[in-house]
Amino acid sequence: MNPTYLAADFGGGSGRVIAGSLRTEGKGYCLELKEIHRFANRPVQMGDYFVWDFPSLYADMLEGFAKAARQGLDVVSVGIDTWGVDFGLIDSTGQLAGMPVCYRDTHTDGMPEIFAREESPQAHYAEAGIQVLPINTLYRLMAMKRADDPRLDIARRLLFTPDLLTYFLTGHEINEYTIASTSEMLDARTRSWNEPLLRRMGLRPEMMCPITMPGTVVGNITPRVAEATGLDSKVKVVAVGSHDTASAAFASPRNYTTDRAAFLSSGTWSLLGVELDEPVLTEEARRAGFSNEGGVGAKTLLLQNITGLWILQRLAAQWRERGEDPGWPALIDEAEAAADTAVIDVDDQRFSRPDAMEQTIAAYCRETSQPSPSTRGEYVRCVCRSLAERYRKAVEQVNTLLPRPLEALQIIGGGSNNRLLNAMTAEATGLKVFAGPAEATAIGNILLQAITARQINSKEQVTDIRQL
Ligand code: LFR
Repeated sequence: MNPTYLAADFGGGSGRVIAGSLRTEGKGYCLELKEIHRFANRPVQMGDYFVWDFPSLYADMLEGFAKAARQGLDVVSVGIDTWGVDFGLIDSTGQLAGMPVCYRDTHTDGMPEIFAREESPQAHYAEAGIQVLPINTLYRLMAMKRADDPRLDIARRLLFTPDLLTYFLTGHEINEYTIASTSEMLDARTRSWNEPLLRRMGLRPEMMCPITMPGTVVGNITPRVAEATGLDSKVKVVAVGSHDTASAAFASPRNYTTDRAAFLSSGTWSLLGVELDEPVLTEEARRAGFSNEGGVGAKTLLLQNITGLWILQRLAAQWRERGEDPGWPALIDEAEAAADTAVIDVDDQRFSRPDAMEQTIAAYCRETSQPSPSTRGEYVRCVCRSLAERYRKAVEQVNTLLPRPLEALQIIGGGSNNRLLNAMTAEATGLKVFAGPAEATAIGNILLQAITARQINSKEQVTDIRQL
């Protein structure tokens, strides 16, 4: 039977388990993908804190594995990727100490400003190379420290979301490189923990694990997991590019004949950037708001983190609650037929919260003396136009750091299905825009598992992708 790789891919709004296997086709391979299980990811406001429902996420992943086992697939390994920055703490009995807090929780507000008074932003960027965002792990830990959060005292290990899922599958504790790079606490050059920084923050460096590079076999699933899912106990857990952006960028196709191409990983967030061999830790990169995140193959992803489809997702959720959501295809039709109204700053903090989005946009328009959208189509058009404008700015900023300007943009992830946004992005940036694949993250996850299993030597051997 054909070896099958399972990708457990968790996004801010939903998760899925996707099975992938390779079939020889001509001189190369065709990657066949099949969605096995899809589930909602619903963070919950519990008292003062906005937390992930981690046990449900873990249970849904196991349910996906069980479905794969019931289908009789010959599963050889699984790989996990998730959103960035968030983590759980493991205590001395091996239990999760409290719910992992969601990056949209507000307790990190103001932390970057306090940090900047204690540490030189220039010197810190020259080490970490990460765009300062209040969601970053560094600021969550700072907020916990300042609140005297007792969980920090009992924590034996800090495991990022994919590391945490891996831990409960295998019993092994790791910090995978690409997800660790989103913390703002790594040294971008040495790709290891910045221990002096951790100590200055009053954190114990022993809480962190040595960094594991993507493409490493972590271990077998435990007998308990094998029993619960029906998977064979020889199934391996592979550390993939466990940050979803890293897996997506790894799967970004080379549709262009130029090397002057950027990727735009378009989902709840928009990550726009280029893949490089070394980090860019200059003052220009810091001022322009670039992150040097870890990529698969020890690459650096020089990118800007932009509020993405989240704003559209929240609008749709609001319309759904009122029974007025006609679905994405109809919404895009309405937006294409609508008139332009305002342009909003998508990165304004107020748009990052799960509050009523229509009202938030209308208030922003009033404050900036712009006409507010009034129909669904106008709202969607306004957000697409605003995102395209923000991408234009990001492209201009990437260009200031490159020897020669960009020529092409590959839009990957679910957002690549939004044809209005694709067209507006092409118009705003003046770049040649290519769209797809929508499942880039799962593809990148699976390709690295196939390479780790030595079924293929490089991703270039895969010349075709088919959804079953
Ligand atoms: C995208 C992403 C971004 C990260 C954001 C929050 O899904 O992983 O890269 O900044 O989620 O963690």
